[in-house]
Amino acid sequence: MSDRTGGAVGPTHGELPMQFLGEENPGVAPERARFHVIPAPIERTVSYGGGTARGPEAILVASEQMELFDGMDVPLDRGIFTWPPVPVEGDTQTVFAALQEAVARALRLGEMVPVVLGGEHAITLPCVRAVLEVLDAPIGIVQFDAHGDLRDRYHDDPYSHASVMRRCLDLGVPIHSVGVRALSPDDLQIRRERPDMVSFQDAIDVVPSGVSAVTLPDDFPELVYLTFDVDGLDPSVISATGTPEPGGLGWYQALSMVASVAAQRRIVAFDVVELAPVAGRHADDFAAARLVYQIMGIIARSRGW
Ligand SMILES: [Mn+2]
Repeated sequence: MSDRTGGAVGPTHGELPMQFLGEENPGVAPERARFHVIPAPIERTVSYGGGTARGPEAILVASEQMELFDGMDVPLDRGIFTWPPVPVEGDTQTVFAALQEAVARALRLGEMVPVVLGGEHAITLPCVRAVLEVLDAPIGIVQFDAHGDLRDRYHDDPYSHASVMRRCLDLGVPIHSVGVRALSPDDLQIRRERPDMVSFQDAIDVVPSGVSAVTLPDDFPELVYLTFDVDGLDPSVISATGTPEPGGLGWYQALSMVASVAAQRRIVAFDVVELAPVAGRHADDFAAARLVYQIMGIIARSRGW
């Protein structure tokens, strides 16, 4: 571990982009890294608490303090490359296009897994577009979230974080959501109208009973994009997020469920979004960084890397 201690959000390292795991990471060339960390400090729409623009930096800073063994082996051994943060200047389409290109660039390098650090949940849309563009095969989304995110628009914005799964649905991508416990009338309507495209295991279905497996529809695509909104977790694990909801997934439960997805399908990219760091509460930042690293380990082992 590095010498750095304390502080929810630390300074960047001079002009150098920070890398995941800090100085513990020997920094392999991108062509030799299985995991490509792409910081996306994008925050355009806010419902309640803000601050997701500082999520990627908080995760990178916290990652410097993390032990490298994940309980099974050392995911870092597969190579983790960290790209500079995507530019966030300009209108929505400009910013999304830059992120889409960053994810596509990583995917074009070979059998690599882009790992996108949000940022608000809206960023999932350009990431999914990149996967569709480069892999040119059907994909499904497994969404860990407290919310459905299926509204057609929110505050008159069709690209808000509360509409991101609806926009993905527009791309013809089926969604399986896990841990949802706050639904809008729009969310409920889409669930009723599109049972062929939207399946779910809500918090009430899995948390009290301790379900640890994800049950995907039989015809769910083989390739999976995993999006992990940290508010899917219970606020006792992470509460530094815009709209925390009680009754969420436990830590081990969530990881078991991710492992269950990896055992059934091939996770080709993932994001961790909606961390809104609070100064002095670095446990949340650390949990998010640990979540990113644990998911890397789960994917690496499921792929035989
Ligand atoms: Mn969400």
